[in-house]
Parts: sequence; structure tokens; C-alpha cells
Amino acid sequence: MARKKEIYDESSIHVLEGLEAVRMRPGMYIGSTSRKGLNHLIYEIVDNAVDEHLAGFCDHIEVTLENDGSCTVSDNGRGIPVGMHEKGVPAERLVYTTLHAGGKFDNEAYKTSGGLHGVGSSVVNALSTYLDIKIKRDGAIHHDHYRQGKPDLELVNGLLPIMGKTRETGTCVNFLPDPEIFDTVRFSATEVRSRLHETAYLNPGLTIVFRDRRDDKNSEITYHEPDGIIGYVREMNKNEEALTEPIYFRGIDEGITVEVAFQYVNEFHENIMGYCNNIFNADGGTHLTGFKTAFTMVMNSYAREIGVLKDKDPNFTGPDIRNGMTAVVSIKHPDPRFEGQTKTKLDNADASKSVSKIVNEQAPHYFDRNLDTLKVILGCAEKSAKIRKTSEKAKNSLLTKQKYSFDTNGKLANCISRDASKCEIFIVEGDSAGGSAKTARDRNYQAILPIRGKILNVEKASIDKVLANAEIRTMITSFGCGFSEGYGNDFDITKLRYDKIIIMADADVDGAHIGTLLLTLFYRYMPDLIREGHVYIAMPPLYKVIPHKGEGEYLYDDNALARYRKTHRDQKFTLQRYKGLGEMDPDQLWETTLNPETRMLRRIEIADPRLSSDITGVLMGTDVPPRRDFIYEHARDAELDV
Ligand code: 28G
Repeated sequence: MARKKEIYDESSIHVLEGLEAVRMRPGMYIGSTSRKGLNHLIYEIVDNAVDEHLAGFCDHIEVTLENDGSCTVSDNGRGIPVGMHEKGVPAERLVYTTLHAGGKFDNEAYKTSGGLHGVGSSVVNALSTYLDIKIKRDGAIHHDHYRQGKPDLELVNGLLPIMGKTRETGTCVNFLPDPEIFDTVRFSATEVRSRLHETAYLNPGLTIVFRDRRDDKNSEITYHEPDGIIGYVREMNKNEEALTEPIYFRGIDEGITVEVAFQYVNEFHENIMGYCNNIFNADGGTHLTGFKTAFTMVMNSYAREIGVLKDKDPNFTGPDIRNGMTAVVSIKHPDPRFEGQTKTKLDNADASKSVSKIVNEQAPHYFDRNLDTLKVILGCAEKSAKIRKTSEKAKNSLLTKQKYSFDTNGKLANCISRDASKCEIFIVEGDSAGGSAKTARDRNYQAILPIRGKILNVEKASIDKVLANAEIRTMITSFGCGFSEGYGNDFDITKLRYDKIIIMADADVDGAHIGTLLLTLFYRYMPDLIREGHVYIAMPPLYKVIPHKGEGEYLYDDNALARYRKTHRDQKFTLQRYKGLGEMDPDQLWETTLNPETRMLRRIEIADPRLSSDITGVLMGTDVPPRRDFIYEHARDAELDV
């Protein structure tokens, strides 16, 4: 391959400055440099291929995580244009070196708006050690190559070098994320897979093949979802008791394509997701309000029509009517706008109007012909209204009692400091581990709250039961910020007494179960704790290996041990196995789980609720390795999600 020395003409200077800006502040373009940002590189490239699908020229995309740590994405579209552009550069080079909308995180507004490909390509290019691209077009395979965003192949008469002949068309990109930029350069297969599956649901004509060739394996899975968002809703409800079939509306209004699919299950909450131009809107927005308003109106008027509501009865509330509903609202908008900095909430007023209009037209058409389904849904609303009324009563009486009894807190071993930004509270399962933790902690800023026995599963309990539970009351009082639930929000994060709430449970099945129950509690009743990143899980190591020469180290799971055995094949070492927190002495407990210098924590984040309606899927962890450098390696060992 002919490499060019780094010589640039004046016209390319500003290009380099643009890419330099991306490397200087990568977070502005891909959100973060954590694994989330890393995975985002793949989505940026895949989105371009999806755009080519939406343009009507591509029905097959392949994504491969290569054994060398790079990623390959290919499509069978028209191939990025390679002809000489006005600036004397092949069009492909412009796409890969110019920042089209530059600056703000996610140029989502510009995507999928009719022929505006390639927005994220230059960002991925700038953040990659190398990027290699092959374009099949006009009977030939055209080649280009970059290093850290800079072109690295000599042009031939101003055009890309040709590698061979072909009758096919398409684009194939291989890139290696730059370790100078990212905290980790190991993609999360689980996350990428779930995003690709979601893309397949949103684009029923598309087939997406995912391969993972890392660690010398070769797994392959194909996503093709001809039922589209109907299949998506069905998938999300697959572990639930369905009360209706999925119902589907589709229409085009004022250039906006609207699709809605929903299904009722025997559950007490709603799960409604909004997409605009294939992008998930975590905070919803106008498409969802349009859907909710119209659907509530239609169903209330049916309720009166068939006598479920009598003249004197008040209307069902929106949440009543959506009780048990799983829904996907997906729109295609030519000019999407978003609210606020994070771009997760759709803001176009016309989106609300169009969705309302389609629902108003099509819902009556459907329910006039499916009276049984109508009655089932109104039955769910009635049930919800009843529960709402008793809950309100229970809550009011409990809140008055609370004033007198909520302030005593026997079991909490509090810390000395009152500076919330420095304080930590450990929720420890079992009295014996709780006792050791109290001895081991640094009482200046570490509080210990032992909890006993099983925590109430709040998914299965009504609010009065939840608030009557002693362990839960103790937690609410200790944290200091109250709680929120469906019908009211008494939660105030500014009152939080601890910066970190750390769940400390054994690394076994029981421990995982307790962790899930606690996270479920936080997620349902104190979601801001998680949203604002205050909730952690301590990751006590399973093993310590002490080589006969050299320093000992902690290993966090069996994979790590297997890896250690492989890499230390002809060395002698002693292996210690930790059975459980209760069996560690205070020194060990301090070293492995309490000391910020040596412990390993996972911070809990709320993942997009996609492809998983159960809590374990909604919550996910990101590793927060200890401050000391040598433990950095363990971050990989502790990776549970590969
Ligand atoms: C494999 C990895 C990711 C892509 C295309 C196809 C075209 C294109 C991409 O155009 C914008 C518009 C025309 C120059 C468009 C091909 C029109 C005609 C395309 C991809 C700028 C870019 N023929 N396929 N971009 N053009 N696939 N896959 O990136 O003027 S990007």
C-alpha cells in the first residue's frame, strides 16, 4: 500500500482542525469515552447503512467484532460516491473528513432526513487508530485508508486507488478505536447486539448479521423482523401474560409517517417507547403526548358509549387507560427537533398533531370491529382506577403516621461527616457481614446499614405494603429524600445524605437476588438515585492469587481466574477463595470492598428499556475501578457483560 507522507494542501487544513476538535473533546460528539461512547462508534457507522436502506437501496448489513479489536460494517447499498468532488477530493473523502453539523453531541436532527448520509463517519474516523474503507461501485472496488482521521493513501489522478473489479455495489468499513481516546476499547457485544436487534424491529425490510470473532470464537446471529414494531412489542411481552393481541396503526400525515403498536399484559405499569427516525427518545416527547392524549380521549368516549363509565363518573386518567400497556410509537419526520441538551425528547408540535390524527382515525376503526378487545382494555382501566383510589388513601394515612415514626433509625451505623458529597452508605445483607463492615469501615465518611432477610419484591406489592416494610422505611429515612411513586412525587434528591449508596451482597445467586430486589425498589420508588448515578454495587473479589514471586492480586470471577491460569502457566502461586462477605475478617473486608483505593464498584445506570421489560434488563452496571493504577487491569476481569 502506497503511503503518503503527511503533506496537506491549504484546503485540507481546516479539515484537520475539525477532526482535531473531535479528538480534543470526543464527549461532545459521542457522549462519552466510556464503553457507551465506544459502542456509539459502531452505531454511527451502522446508521449510515440504515439511511441507505431508508433511501431504498440496501437490505443487508453485516457487523463484525474482529479478533484484533476492530469492527467491520458492510452494506449492500449503492456505495458511497467516489467521484471527484468540486474541491478536488473524492466525495468519499469529504464524507469521512468533514464535520457536517459539528459541535453538538449527536447530530440526530440531521440524520435520516433524505440523503444526508455520513454525518457521524468523520467522527468515527477521527477517533480511530485506523479506518479502512472499500467501496464497490461502478464495476470496481475503490479503496481508502486513514490514520486518526488523516488520509493515508495516495490518490491516483485525484481518485481513489482501485483494488479490483466487481459487479456488486456496497460499502465496507473497518475501524480500530483509538486507545488514546477511549477508557476501554473492548466493545460490548450484548449492547451492540441489542441495538442491532432493535434496528431490525424498526426496519422490517432489513437483515442484519452480527458476528463476534473476538477471543478466537466465531458466533453469528441474524436479525430480520418482518413484523416490525408489532414483533417488537410481542418480544417485550414474551414473559408476560398477554391480555390482548398486539394492535397496530399506521398512516402518513403532512409528510410524517406514523406507526403505533401496543398490547396489554397483566401487569400494573405501562411501558411506552418513542422513536423518531429510528432513534430512541428516552424522554419521550411530542409523538408520545400525541398518542397518549388521543388514545385517552378515544377510550373515555368508548367507556361512556358502552356504559363502563356512567354520566356521574369522572373520566379515566391517562395512566388508568395505559395500565398494563406496552407500546412502541415510531415516526419518521423530515425535520426532527429535540428539546434540551441531551436530545432525548422530541419537540416538534406537528408530530403530536399527526400522531393524534392517525390514532383518532384508526382506533375507532379497530375497536368498532373488536369489541372484546375494547372491553378487556377498559377492564384494565377500571382495575387501575380502583387501585389508584385505595392507594391514595393508604398513602395519605401513612404519610401522617410517618411524621412521628420515620426519624428513629436503630440499625444504621452512621458516619461522622455530614458532607453528603463525601459520604457513603453501604447496605449490607446479613447481621454478621454488617458487624464486620461496622468494624472495618472508615467511620468518618462510611455508614453501614445492615438489612436482614429477604427484601420485599416491590413489583408484586401495593404501595401500602411497601411503605409498611421496616427495611424499606429504614432505607427511605436514612437516605433522607423521601420517595416517589406513580401518583405523586415526594422525592427530593437535594436532601440526599450520601453521595454513594453501595449495595454490598455476596457474589452468589442469593446476593444477586438481593441486589435485584434492592435495585427494583430504587428504580420504582427513587429512580432519581439511579438516574443521577448514586447507586453502586460492590464487587467483592472471588479469589486472591499470591504468586511466590511478585505482588498478589484480586480476581473477580471465574473467567478472570481461567485467564490468570493461562497467562501464568509456569508460575507457582497460592490461590485464596473468598466464600462470602460474612467470612472475611474486617481487614479483608476493608481491602476488598470498603477501601476506595482497592475496591471495585459497579455504578448502576438505567439502560434504554428496549428489548427488556424486566428490571434486570433495564438496569446495568458500568465498572468503577479503584483509584490505584494496577487494579485498572481488573476492570476487564470484572467485565460481566461481554
Ligand atoms: C458500511 C458502513 C456504513 C453508505 C451511501 C450511499 C450514498 C451516500 C452513503 O451518499 C451523500 C450524496 C451525493 C455526495 C448517495 C450513493 C447517492 C447516490 C449514495 C454506509 C454525498 C453520501 N449513491 N451508503 N452515502 N452524498 N453506507 N455504510 O456508510 O453527493 S453512506
